[in-house]
Amino acid sequence: MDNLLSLYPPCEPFNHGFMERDDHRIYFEQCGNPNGKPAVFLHGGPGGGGSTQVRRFFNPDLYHIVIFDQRGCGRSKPHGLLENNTTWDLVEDIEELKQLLGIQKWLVFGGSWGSTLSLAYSQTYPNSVSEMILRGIFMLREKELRWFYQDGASNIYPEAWQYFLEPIPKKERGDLMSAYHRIFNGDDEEKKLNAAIAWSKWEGSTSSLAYRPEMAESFSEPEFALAFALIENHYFVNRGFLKHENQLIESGIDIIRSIPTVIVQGRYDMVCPMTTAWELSQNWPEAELIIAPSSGHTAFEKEISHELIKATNLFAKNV
Ligand code: STX
Repeated sequence: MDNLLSLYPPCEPFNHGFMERDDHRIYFEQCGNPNGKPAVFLHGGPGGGGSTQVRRFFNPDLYHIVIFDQRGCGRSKPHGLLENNTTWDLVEDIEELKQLLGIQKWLVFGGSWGSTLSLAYSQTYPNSVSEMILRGIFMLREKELRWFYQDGASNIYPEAWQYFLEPIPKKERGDLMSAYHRIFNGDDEEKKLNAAIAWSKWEGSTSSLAYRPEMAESFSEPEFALAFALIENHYFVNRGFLKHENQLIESGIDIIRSIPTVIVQGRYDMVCPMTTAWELSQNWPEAELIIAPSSGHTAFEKEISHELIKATNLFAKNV
């Protein structure tokens, strides 16, 4: 593809703050045009935190961009806190933040776990959502968790997988997610940190189609890795706190069917394989599915960024 759209120039928030809920202090920031079209960015993981780069998917002259760090991660405090930290707590945080900022409706933009949370939020508060842009669809179903944490992506990245296996004794490798859970909930802090780094590095090593060592390294940074691994593992062991595994992808679709939505999916996404995006789109033909033909998982794959920016530009016209 020629002439790919690239990220908007870096910009600084015009405001930031914390929202206090339960024992959590939730960091949020506002960028772009305060009178522009409201949009909220839902980051991945869960536990990944926002970054200064994600602002750049939106035209700052046209959008009022809101980014927040979900409970326990990024700049939110306390770091890594798992109490009162469920999908439904996050859904309430999003709605609360919207009201705090005096916003009626906003565009919801979420990739990976952010796509899961976007569906959970929109299916709870459909009238709060003007449009959605979803990427790298992840529904936390058994087969998706199994693919990434037990037997699937392991076949494509055997050398990175070896590193993921290392913290777990051989006899416990039949259920890696539970074995990691025991370490994360134990009291050996050194073991916990090493396991968190291994858990997190696995995802950093598999997120882009072409291996990017700097990505694997940044996911291995101890402070990031600890929140990322503990929070992801907590959500996944609890199967996303869903009533049943098809809640978001099947039974909830009727609630959001008429919300204009673009789904962007990398064909070679090894973290969230394309079959989930496909099944979602089969249940929801009104949403537009765009396949990036030579891309992996991350939003920063060139084709994927292009499609995401194309979608924000398109929806910017809806005022
Ligand atoms: N986790 C998928 C996910 O939501 C299984 C995700 N992958 N990478 C990220 O999130 C970050 C880039 C936000 C760390």
